[in-house]
Amino acid sequence: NTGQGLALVELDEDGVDRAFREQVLEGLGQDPKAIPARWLYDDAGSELFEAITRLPEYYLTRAETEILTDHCSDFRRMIEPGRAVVEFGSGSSVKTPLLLGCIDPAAYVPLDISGDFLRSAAADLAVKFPGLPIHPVEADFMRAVTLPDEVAAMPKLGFFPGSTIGNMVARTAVDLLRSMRATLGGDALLLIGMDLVKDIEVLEAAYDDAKGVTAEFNLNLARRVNRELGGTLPLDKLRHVARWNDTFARIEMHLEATEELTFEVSGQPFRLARGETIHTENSHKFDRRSQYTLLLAGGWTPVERWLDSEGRFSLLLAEA
Ligand code: AVI
Repeated sequence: NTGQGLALVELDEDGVDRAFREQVLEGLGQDPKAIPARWLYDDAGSELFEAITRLPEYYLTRAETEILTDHCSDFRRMIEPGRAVVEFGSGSSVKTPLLLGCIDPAAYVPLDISGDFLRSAAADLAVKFPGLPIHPVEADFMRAVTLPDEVAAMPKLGFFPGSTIGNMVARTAVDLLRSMRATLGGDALLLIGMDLVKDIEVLEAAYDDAKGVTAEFNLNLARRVNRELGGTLPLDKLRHVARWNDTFARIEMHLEATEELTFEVSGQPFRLARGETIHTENSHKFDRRSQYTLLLAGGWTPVERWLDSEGRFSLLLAEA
């Protein structure tokens, strides 16, 4: 099932995203409480994330952009012309043109679950690369996707920047890498961004910035639960927490109750003890070995690895 041609978001009788309601109620019923990170990205959440990428503490976007800029000649040498570039996610106005400008692609295929993001990303790119065929596909890329006929015969380059793979636990990340391999075919290459393990203070600051933008991003999830699911979470009694989990090599975001709380979501009662949290996101950080293990488990053989000048972030090229 590629998800194509089907309604990707299913609404219930109240016009609420059915999966959102189910996953929030299920996650709040668990111990410890957790809500999947995908729900951070409503319109307000997506805008807040864009603001995060410009924060001084959030080095990831700048470091990855630096790698793409500095190693253009490497990409040109290692990625032969004529590949269809398949981008997993809506495409960034900065990173995607940098890559496309380096490698002389035959087509660009942005994949995203949100048609709106897709259309605006595709329109931006069409202006910057007037001769390049662009074939947007509205699909859930966590599963294998059938690509448009126009690019079927072309060898593919998958592009997955941003360290979004780090937001998945290992099992989900491996499933995604395997789906990507199925989508892209046996002669494909994959260019993927992964953030690196580093000083805890640097990591915690990147996820708990001085201006409080990341706190707003996290609290926006509670706001969304209240608005869309008739929730009564008291926002002023929830605190944004970003903490390093050394066992799993990840930054975790939580919403922590500053006092004992009782609240409802969709008519169901819940309780948070003082200091208890709702876990809202994981952001895994890697070293070379954990990257190679993850790629190999997902069916990809590492070919090359680039770091930014301060050694904070990495971009990897792998072959199917
Ligand atoms: C989208 N993703 C790679 C971001 C990250 O760094 O894990 C999401 C984010 N969460 C808080 N700040 C940024």
